[in-house]
Formats: sequence, C-alpha cells, structure tokens
Amino acid sequence: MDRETMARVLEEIALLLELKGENPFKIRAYRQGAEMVRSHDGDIVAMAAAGELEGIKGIGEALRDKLHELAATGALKFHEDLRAGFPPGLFELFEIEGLGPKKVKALHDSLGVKSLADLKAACESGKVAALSGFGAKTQTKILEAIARHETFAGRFLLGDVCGLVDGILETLRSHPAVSQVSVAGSCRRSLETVHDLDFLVATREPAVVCKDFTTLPEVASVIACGETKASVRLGNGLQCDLRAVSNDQFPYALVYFTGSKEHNVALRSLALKKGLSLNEYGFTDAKTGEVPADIPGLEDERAIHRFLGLQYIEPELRENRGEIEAAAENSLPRLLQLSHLCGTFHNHTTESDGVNTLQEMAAEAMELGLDYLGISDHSKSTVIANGLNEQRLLAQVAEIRELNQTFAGFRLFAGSEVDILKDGSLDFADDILAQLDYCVASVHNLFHMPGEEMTRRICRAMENEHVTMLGHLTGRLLLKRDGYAVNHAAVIDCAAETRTVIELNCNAQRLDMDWRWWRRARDKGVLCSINPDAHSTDGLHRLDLGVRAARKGWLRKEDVLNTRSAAEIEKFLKTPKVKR
Ligand code: DGT
Ligand code: CA
Ligand code: CA
Ligand code: ZN
Repeated sequence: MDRETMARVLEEIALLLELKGENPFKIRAYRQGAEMVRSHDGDIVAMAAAGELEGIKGIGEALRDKLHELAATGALKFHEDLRAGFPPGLFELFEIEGLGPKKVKALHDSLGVKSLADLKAACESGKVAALSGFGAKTQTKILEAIARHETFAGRFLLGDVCGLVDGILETLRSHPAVSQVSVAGSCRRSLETVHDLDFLVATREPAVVCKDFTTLPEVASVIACGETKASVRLGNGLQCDLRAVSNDQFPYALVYFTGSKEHNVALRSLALKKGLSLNEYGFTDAKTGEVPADIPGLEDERAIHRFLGLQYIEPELRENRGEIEAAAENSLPRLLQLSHLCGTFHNHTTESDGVNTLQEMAAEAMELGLDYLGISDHSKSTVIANGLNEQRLLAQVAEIRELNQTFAGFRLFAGSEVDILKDGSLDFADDILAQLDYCVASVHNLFHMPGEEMTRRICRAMENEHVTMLGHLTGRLLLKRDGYAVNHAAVIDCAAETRTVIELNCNAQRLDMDWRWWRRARDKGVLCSINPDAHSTDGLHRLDLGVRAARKGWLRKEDVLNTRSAAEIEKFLKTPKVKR
C-alpha cells in the first residue's frame, strides 16, 4: 500500500457514491480525504497501518477507520462492495467530457453500456439519441468527446511527470560512465502535455548506459535497446527514449532533441545561410558534407547559438514563434524565474473545499519563504465546494486581520474566488467586495453558453472595480475538457482597459490562461498573477509549473504581479483600478 493508491481508493469511492446519487457532502469528504492523504507531512501510510490516525485534522471517524483497514489489510470492504455494484469498464466513461454520474447511470441502466467501447457502439447505432434526456445533439457531442479522448490517450500532463523525470535524471547522473545528462523534447520545453520523455546522456560507453537504462526500477517493458539508443515503457504507460552520445556531440544533440521540430527547421535554415548544415552531431559544410577545419569546438548550447549569431534561446521559447528573429536582434526577454516570486494569490482553505486551515496554509507559505499569501475561498454559489456566504466570508476576513497581527515579515491578504454569475454580475454585492483586500473572479458553471455571450459575461465581471484578477480564463481541464468558448483577444483587450490582472493558474490540469496568449497580453500591458489554486499545503509547492508556463509565454519579472513585495502589493491593491 502506498500513498497514491490510498488516495485513489478514496477518489474512487467518491465517484461510486456519486454514481449512486449519495449526498454531496459525504462525497466531498472522500475527495478531501484523498487530497489530505496526498499532502500529509508525515508517513501517513505507516501511521494508518499502525492504526494511529487518531486526531489528525481533516480525517473524521468514518474515514479514519477506513484508512486503518486499507493500510493494514491492503483492501477495504466498503470500497469492494461499492465496486462490485458496477461493471469495471464503467469507470472509463467518466473520462469522457460531459458524462457525469447521472448520465453514466442512465446509459448503464437503459442501454446496458458497460464500457467505452459499448458507448461508442451505442452512439454509432443511434441508440443514445433515442434515449430520453439525451437526443441527437448529445449523441454527437459524446461521439466528438470520445474522438477527443482517443487523441489525448497517450499524452501526459507535464505536472504529473516532473517527479519521474527528476528521479530518472538523478539515476542517470549517478552512472559511473555518464558525464552529462539532460531531459530534452517537449518536457524540457515545458509544454503543458508530453507524449514521451526524451533523455540524453554523454558517455564513452553508450551501449552499457543504454542497457542499464532498460533496467531502471520505473521500467515496465523494453521497447528497444541498441548501441546508442533505447526506448522503454514505464509502469504508467509513459514511453521514455534515451540517446547516448559523446561529450563533443552532446550540445548538438541537446539542441536537436530539445526541438521543437519547427524551431529546428528554422535554426537549420539559418545555418544554411552560412553554408553550414546542422544536425544532431555537429556542423558540416553544406556542399561537401565535410566538417570544416575552421569550426571551433562548441562546448554548450549557448556557444552554438552564439556561433549562429544568436542570443541564447531558453528551451521554453523554442517553438518557432519569433524567438530566432528576436535572438538575432538581441531582443529576447529576460525570463521570469521562480526565485522572483514573493507571494501568491488564489488559495483555498478548509472554509470551502481545501484540506488545510488558514493557519496551516500561512505556515506553509512562510516555510516556502513567501512574504505573503492571498486566501480566496469559493463564494456561496459554488455549493458543491462549500462556498462561503457573506457572513462566513466576513468572519474569515476578521480572522485574517487578527492573524496578521501575530506575523512578523509575513502577511495574509483576504480575498474571495467569487463566482461570475450568468449575466456577468458577481456572487457578492459591491459593499461586501469592498471589505476584501482583493478578489479573483471565476466562471464555475454554464460552460456551454455561446462564445460571444461568455466573453460578454467575463468582460462585464472585469469591469467591476473590485475584481482584481480573472481566475482560470477558459476553465479547461487538460486531456479532459476543452475550455469554454471565449474570445481570448477580446478578454485581453478588456483586461488592459479595465486594468484587471489575468491569472496564470498553476494547477497541472489547468495552466490557464494558456501560454500561447501571454505575449500578447504582456504587450498590451496586462499583468499576470501566478496562482497555484492550492487546495492544500502541497498545492503551494506547484508554483514552479506556473513559472515554466509563464516563461513559455515570454513573461518577464516585471510582467508578473506576485514578483512585487508585500508593501508594493498593498499599495497596488489600494489603488483604484482606473489609476493603476
Ligand atoms: P512530444 O514527445 O510529442 O511531446 O514532443 P517532442 O517535441 O518531445 O517530440 P519527439 O519526442 O518526437 O522528438 C523530440 C525532439 O527531437 C523534437 O522536439 C525535435 C527532434 N526531432 C524528432 N524528430 C525530428 C524530425 O523529424 N525533424 C527534426 N527537425 N527534429 C526532430
Ligand atoms: Ca518527446
Ligand atoms: Ca521521443
Ligand atoms: Zn476556481
């Protein structure tokens, strides 16, 4: 039994209870339990196995007994009984956008759908359209969602593979025959999802290193193993490729395998203008194919870029979106770094759907070296997340003000993640919002309204003087749900006009607003706030993912609100939006 398995069992219980139509509070308790298990500081599995979960915050009696049983015996009867009530293939259906427990239940009960394959067949034969509560439109949507699911299959969230990557890099680095190591490909470029991982090593014994790569503990099966390359599949299905090259070749191989393909093509055509052809091994004369005598030994990527007359191009920028031209003009941005962040906004506590208290979140933020932390629990309309009403919100604000008296060199900012209602008005009246330090406004329902209406809805919210920033602009869940239809360009223009900050949500599934839009926003003077949307102390540790996305969007320190000091933030939040 490990932590992740334990957490997954709790999540599955939540899903099964939902399928049975149980009450949402009970369901949420299991979801929070899962988050709690993941984020607990101690060895929660050992504690559970020893029956010692007594008195741990966030774990009630019922959950405690279940965790004891699960850790001690490796199974949970309650979970198995629940599971036995449904066919195993039914769980895949939840990965299809638009299918919640109610619809899944209807498909199962009326059409005997027991798996994704069943569902596809039922849609193709028109049976789903005929089902009451579904119709032809829904059937088409389901088919589209299945197609999307099929194209997503085989991609992984960047945030889910970072830990694995670090572990593998560490092992490779410690290999006695290896002198240099790097990850390459989409992962090094910090793309939000990756298809496979590409590792690169410099070694004098490539065949040995390739062989050893295939015996890493994470490896489930070996796809190929040769003299200079190997491919394996890990237990979670992720493919990892290894290339082993010489020390001299390493920088060229790193440039090549970092990509992107489009960037490489552009870089090669630049080299060609100098009469050189560039590949993963080095430069050759484009006409003769010989290595020119006057080519200096280039020791790293920086030297290769310099040789081509370019500034060093950070991996995140290598998407052929103008970085080569900018590097030639010496006008690349000086990119944001994690160490620039002084604090962060948009974090939840146990008051809504978080698993850690206000005090615990503050303590963790201090531990992380942050100077301030913004709290923004859900507002009353988001019932499923136990959103705060006016009374609870104001009580929390009072608590924050009191806590702030006890801190030295740290402060909490009192906010709210306030729902943007259907017409763009907000879940709280202005006189309530005026009592907060700041406010994040987000859309949490009615995702399917037409794009124009959604854009108007969001813009109207940003026009409110109390809305400091816009939360997760599109509501997308990567590899699961597309964002709602919304006109990014219009929202960015409106943010610039109303001086509303736009959030870059660092949750691995969101990374919303997408990195492809940030350069435009930056050029219009729109500020970015890098927000973890933390629902636990653990969530506060994911700011790095947001920084990677921001760098990918060409953002500099000065483009990001939470690089400012607490005193500067205080001043910023007190200045009326129109005067910023
Ligand atoms: P992925 O794996 O789909 O998330 O994306 P990448 O970029 O990691 O792609 P991958 O693993 O197929 O290849 C790694 C890098 O190797 C890629 O970014 C550029 C380089 N590369 C691979 N195949 C080609 C190619 O046919 N032409 C060029 N110019 N570069 C290539
Ligand atoms: Ca790759
Ligand atoms: Ca690859
Ligand atoms: Zn939200």
